[in-house]
Amino acid sequence: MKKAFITGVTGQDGSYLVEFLLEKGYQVHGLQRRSACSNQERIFQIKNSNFFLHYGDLGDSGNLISLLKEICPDEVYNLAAQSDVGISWKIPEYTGNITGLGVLRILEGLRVLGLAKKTKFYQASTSELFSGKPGGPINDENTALEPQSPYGAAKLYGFWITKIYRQAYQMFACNGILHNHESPRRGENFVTRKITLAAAKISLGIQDKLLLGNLLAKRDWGYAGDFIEAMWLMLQAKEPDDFIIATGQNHSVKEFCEIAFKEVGFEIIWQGEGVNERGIDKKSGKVIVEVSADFFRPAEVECLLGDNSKAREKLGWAPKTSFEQLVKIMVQSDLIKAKKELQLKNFKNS
Ligand code: NAP
Ligand code: G4F
Repeated sequence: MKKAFITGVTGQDGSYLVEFLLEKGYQVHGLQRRSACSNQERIFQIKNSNFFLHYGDLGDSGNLISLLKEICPDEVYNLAAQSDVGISWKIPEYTGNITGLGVLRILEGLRVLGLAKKTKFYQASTSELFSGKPGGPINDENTALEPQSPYGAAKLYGFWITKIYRQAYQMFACNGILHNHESPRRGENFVTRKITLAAAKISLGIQDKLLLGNLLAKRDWGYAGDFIEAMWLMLQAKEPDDFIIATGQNHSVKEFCEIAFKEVGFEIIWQGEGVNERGIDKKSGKVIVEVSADFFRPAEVECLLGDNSKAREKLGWAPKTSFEQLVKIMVQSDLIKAKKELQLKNFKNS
């Protein structure tokens, strides 16, 4: 039985990857942070005697080394990170320490324990490595790396240190350069989930309007469930390598709003420009989307679009879920959540 160690197991991707690997017959070990409130919302449903949780933190080398020694994994998936780009501007040093140096702590742990040749390593790299200038290139594995945020800079360190350890110590270490991927398990601060949750709540009358930042930003949004498979495929390949994972199509934040609100019966008419732009429900004339400068970033990655040809050719990977299907899945899931919230509210008021 193969053993996998997943950091970031309580996050969106970690939770899907545990399910995927258990299904494949792995014994799965997950790194869980100590938290005052439960952080197990995405994994509490997993009841499997081959799944083990361990307390730890990417900031604690001693903890990581003792866990790697105890588990002696065949595969490590490093998914843990301070993963919020906007928040990385508020906590840049912490982001550098966890999202950047955290990668080194695991790689060094594997090296000093003599696991460099045994354990395969996957690094959760990102399209935030690219500048995303409008009219710029479609990102492939040779596109220039020019991050625009503390998060992107930390991930650039993680990307390079993974490559360096691969070359210097002949480790089977891979970077998955994943473009944005979403799901009903997406954190509520990320724009897609913020929109689908708001669309559900506004349609039920429990939220008034949605405040957003840059409506013109474009992302190559895929479904997290599809992208997880690519992580695993990278570690099953003959040679370690880096791969762009993307759908090959992008859409603006505005387009995402239009499709999400349509799913709950609203047709958005846009009026105004910049911070004065507003989305109005055609039928009622009510403002349902407004722009707030609070959600703009000091520097922005405007437009991301990935070329997945190498992954298609060498891994046999392709995305399965369309953009429209993704938005629909997320809105329908948030409608169930919002209806429960409404029932609870009505029960408390009765
Ligand atoms: P996520 O939902 O934010 O999950 C992040 C995970 O990291 C959570 O389990 C979190 O624990 C954990 N974590 C944070 N700080 C930690 C620390 N100091 N020590 C140990 N664990 C820590 O992120 P995701 O969307 O699943 O993304 C997974 C990885 O892929 C991240 O590295 C992200 O940067 C990268 N990535 C994501 C995307 C995307 O579109 N989703 C695209 C490219 C790359 P808590 O639950 O306790 O907070
Ligand atoms: O959903 P976002 O916060 O995701 P972002 O910044 O693209 O980062 C995500 O994807 C990366 C891969 O490219 C990952 F590496 C990273 O860990 C994370 O998962 O923002 C998407 C776009 C941005 O341009 C942002 O400025 O949406 C814009 N946006 C507009 N209004 C907003 C909002 N973003 C957020 N979070 N909240 C808003 O109100």
